[in-house]
Amino acid sequence: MNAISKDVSIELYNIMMRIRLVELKIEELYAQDEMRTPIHLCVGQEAIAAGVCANLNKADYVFSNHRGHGHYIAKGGDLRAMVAELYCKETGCSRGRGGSMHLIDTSVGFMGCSSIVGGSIPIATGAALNSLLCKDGRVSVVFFGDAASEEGVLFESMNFAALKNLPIVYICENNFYSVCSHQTARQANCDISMRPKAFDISSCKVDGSEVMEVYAESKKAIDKARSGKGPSFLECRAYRWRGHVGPGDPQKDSYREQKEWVEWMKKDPLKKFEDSLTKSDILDDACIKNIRCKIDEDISEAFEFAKNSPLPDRRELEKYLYG
Ligand SMILES: Cc1ncc(C[n+]2csc(CCOP(=O)(O)OP(=O)(O)O)c2C)c(N)n1
Ligand SMILES: [Mg+2]
Repeated sequence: MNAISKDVSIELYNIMMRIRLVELKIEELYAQDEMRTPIHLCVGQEAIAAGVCANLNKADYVFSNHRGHGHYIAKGGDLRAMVAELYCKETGCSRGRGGSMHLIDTSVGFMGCSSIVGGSIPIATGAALNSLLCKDGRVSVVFFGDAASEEGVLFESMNFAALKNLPIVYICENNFYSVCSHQTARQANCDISMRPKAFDISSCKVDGSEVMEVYAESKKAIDKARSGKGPSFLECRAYRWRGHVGPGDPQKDSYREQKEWVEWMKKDPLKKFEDSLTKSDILDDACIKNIRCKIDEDISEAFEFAKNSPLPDRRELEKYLYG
């Protein structure tokens, strides 16, 4: 069917399904009001995280933003620690102090998220400079949204990355919205992939609902960075199915046309990939059932762990406060 091996295809499917099912479980249980953190769900954007991270080594770095659950999962972050963080428990990956927008698991190179739009971009660029100077062979990848592409810090970072030939890949997840404001109401020129060219950074537009395309294009960019040929930029277009924050019913969003939403629903990245793998006899119903079953078990276990974990000790309220 294509140049990607059967094993990689199944792994990509597995990761996308894992992200989807985790997000849906968070959404389902959020109403219980035990997760005291805002949540930004990435349902509909799973193929981007899965496709990019499948090309990375464990030691490579990933930096993320406020919509980071999928990136964390795709880089291999510990699921129990992530869910416990949503419940603000001591066993959470930020010891319950950070919540959904402060996921981190440095043991697998997931170096953290930022709730400041564009905030991770210069940090990732600095990490790439460190890799260059230390010759550690790592590649840094930073995920950010279309709104972050409007921040001056992206331009400063890209200039620096190009100047120093840094091993970094900038991944813009263009879901066309910044909260409830459409890209066309904010950007004089909506071709985000054009901007890196001003710094001689190679860039391309990718259909972010097609995991194979994301995988193939990010592979080129990551291989290029690893071989010392400098930074690249991918604009991956996909749709966020849920509201900007919280579980949210997308159909009730007053700022989105029903027609637009319906069109994107037809491009469900997981369903499209599942159909293509079934057609090519890589997956069948039994395999799909097995994959789902295993993920469901992991999710139940993670939520049980989180719910049964202790809250941070009140006496440690001021611990880990800096500044
Ligand atoms: C510097 C800064 N400005 C504004 C905000 C408020 N804010 C939080 S998320 C968000 C929209 C981000 O949109 P985008 O980068 O496209 O990511 P998406 O939410 O679409 O995934 C805004 C404006 C912020 N957190 N930080
Ligand atoms: Mg956006």
